Amino acid sequence: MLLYSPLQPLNRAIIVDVIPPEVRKEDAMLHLKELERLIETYGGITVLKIIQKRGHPSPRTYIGTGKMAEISQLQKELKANVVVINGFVKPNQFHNLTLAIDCEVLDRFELILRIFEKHAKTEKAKQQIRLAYLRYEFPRLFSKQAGHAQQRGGSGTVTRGKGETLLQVKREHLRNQIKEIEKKLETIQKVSANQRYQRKRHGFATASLVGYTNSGKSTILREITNKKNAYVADKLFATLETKLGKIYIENLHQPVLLADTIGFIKNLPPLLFESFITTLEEVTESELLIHVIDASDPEIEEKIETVAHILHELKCDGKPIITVFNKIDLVKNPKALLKRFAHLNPIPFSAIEHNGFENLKQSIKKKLT
Ligand SMILES: Nc1nc2c(ncn2[C@@H]2O[C@H](COP(=O)(O)OP(=O)(O)OP(=O)(O)O)[C@@H](O)[C@H]2O)c(=O)[nH]1
Ligand SMILES: [Mg+2]
Repeated sequence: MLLYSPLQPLNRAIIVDVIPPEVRKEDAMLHLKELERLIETYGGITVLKIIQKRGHPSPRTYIGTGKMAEISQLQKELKANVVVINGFVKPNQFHNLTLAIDCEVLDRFELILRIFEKHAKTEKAKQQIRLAYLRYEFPRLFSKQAGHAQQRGGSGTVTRGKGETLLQVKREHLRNQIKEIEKKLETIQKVSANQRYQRKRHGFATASLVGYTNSGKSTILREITNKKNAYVADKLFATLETKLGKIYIENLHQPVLLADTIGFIKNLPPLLFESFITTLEEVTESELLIHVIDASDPEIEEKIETVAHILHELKCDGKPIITVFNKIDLVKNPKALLKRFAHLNPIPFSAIEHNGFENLKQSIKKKLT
């Protein structure tokens, strides 16, 4: 079931970022590349990037009012049908923005949520997204509705009263829906926990591929396990559900179950993170982590940090970890890069050119024995 109307594809986007005055515009532009990629993944193009320097976002409208008028004008001129804000917009700010700008306005959360929805294949992933959406919509819907109810009511308290009753009914309905999905997910979680227990009982060692979205995790799983059905794509968040593959390593008495899971991203909305915790359990429960890094990424350092931060939040930073520098085939000076990150002891790797597989297997064996 689609949460959103498919009638309005996000095909011409204006993206907006509010940054602190001390951040350089060129750096901010580089950061916006990721948002551009997210829009592309959703099937749209970016027609304009706007950066506003402010101490902090406006509490009423997120963007300053002058900038908002400028965007409204540009949106018409460029025939843009969506404005995407690279941040988390509060319900009242959303309300004010949508009154001033004559097209759809999304924040980073809603864009990522839509991509997740587009890519979700299993019932579990669909339920997780629905849960994130309902939790997100809960305060938002009421802010919008409350605003409309008051506008309609004007000075007449009768309409406002009716609006409030309707709100209470809706609130109750949403709360029930959230509870229902939480229950369904709990059942799914129990089944997964039992499966993990059975695997351990049958003597499998467990390892998980973790890393930033698009770093090549699914490609590695596909190539190392010959799992031809692993979904690989040059998209962000191509994988939303855990896939497992079995590998046998010479002189290692246990077969290793390797899990491919959802990619990480900077500023992962906490609600999405919470909703996907059952998927991430594969990571938290595994004995070994394989951190897959796109070695050709110009923002490599920041992405490594983001992954480390998320692993810390998942309380996984104490686990043994192997660092894989994937896509080394795209790096001009691999030696210099490996030297720069020598403290991580990375394995130079190319899933596409089949380089580094034996090193990785030996490293897994070492960590598991
Ligand atoms: N040049 C090069 N491209 C690669 C390599 N490994 C993966 N890719 C490409 O990188 C893109 C992303 O690969 P995926 O395996 O889907 O990445 P992922 O980490 O699973 O991504 P998410 O599921 O979105 O988190 C695809 O276009 C792959 O073909 C590599 O070693 N070299
Ligand atoms: Mg993947």
